[in-house]
Amino acid sequence: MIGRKTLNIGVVGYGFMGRTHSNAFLQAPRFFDLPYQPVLKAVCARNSERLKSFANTWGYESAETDWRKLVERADIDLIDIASPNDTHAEIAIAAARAGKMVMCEKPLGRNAAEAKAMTEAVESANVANMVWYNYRRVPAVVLLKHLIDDGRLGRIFHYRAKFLQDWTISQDLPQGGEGLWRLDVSVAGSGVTGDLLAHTIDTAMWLNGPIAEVSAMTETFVKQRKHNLTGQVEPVGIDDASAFLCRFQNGSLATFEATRYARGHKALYTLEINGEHASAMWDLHDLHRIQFFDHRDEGQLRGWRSIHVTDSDHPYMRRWWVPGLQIGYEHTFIHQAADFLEALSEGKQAAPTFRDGLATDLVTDAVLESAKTRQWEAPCT
Ligand code: SOE
Repeated sequence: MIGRKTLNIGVVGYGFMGRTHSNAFLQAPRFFDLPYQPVLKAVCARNSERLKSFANTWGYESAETDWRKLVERADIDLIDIASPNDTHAEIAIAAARAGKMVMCEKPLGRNAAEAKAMTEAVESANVANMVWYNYRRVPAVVLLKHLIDDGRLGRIFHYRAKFLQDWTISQDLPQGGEGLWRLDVSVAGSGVTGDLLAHTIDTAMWLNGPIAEVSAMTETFVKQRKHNLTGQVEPVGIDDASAFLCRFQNGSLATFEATRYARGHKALYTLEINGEHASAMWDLHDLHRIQFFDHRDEGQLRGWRSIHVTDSDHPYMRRWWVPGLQIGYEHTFIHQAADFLEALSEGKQAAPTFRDGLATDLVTDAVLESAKTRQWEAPCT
């Protein structure tokens, strides 16, 4: 703590993401030399019993059951939104208006209209902002970004990404309520398009630039599910699977696919990029490696290399253990918190900003629109 300015954080939400974010704020200053010491000042959620236990587990100084109170508190510098998607816009806009910095779990809005209002709010209040697209902070993915930016792949021809899960296959699974709000379209905004494809789109645009147009299809395999809040069987409004073809502005062609109906796959996010000189592949289930093929290698020795991204000169890795020892999923959030705080001290904005989150929501909107119209659609600007 000595010599560091404190930054008081108010986190909204105590689910899966409330845990990843809390952990990130706690660990970031322990492993990175940061100018700020994040303080877990308050956590906010509706169920006061569970809230107390969450606050104790993570060492929060206080707890609130109304996010409006949290946003009004003078002792809070930053509001971090880790609650379901339907709460993002209202909280972020109120927080920005109250002059707080805002961090928000992905996707930024349930749709681009919400994301646009949120982006305008943080920009007109001139407050630091960030969206938690954590896979940008996997060391292997950052290494891939460096290789692309250094021109090692040359002109890019193809990009391919998939995010496959299987947890909603049972038709007995209800929709709505805690834990299952991702299946309720009024809360989530969309299904796998906003939840999973959004990750692949964020990484893709970061690595390969803006997307020019998309042609998509979506499917809802289970059309009705019991709703946990009403007890009634109700139509399912989310997309269970979503796939699209696209053209990037740099002329490369791409395919993207996300589903929660790929039996056996729990969180298989894979990406591949093919350039004139080299290709690279990454796989979330083997997240500390990239596979790299360079056609310019000496002919007889040419082949796919499996690079174990754990050396001290690899992105972020000198902050962790010793060369060769791996880190994992939670570290991507720690890196993101550290980058945010470092940029803050330099008066800079760490990416992905809300404007970057809006760019992703514009693409997911175009994907959903194209699936409806059966036409190519360009993300609106
Ligand atoms: C859905 O199951 C989910 O938890 C997403 O909401 C996360 O963003 C993704 O990283 C893992 O899968």
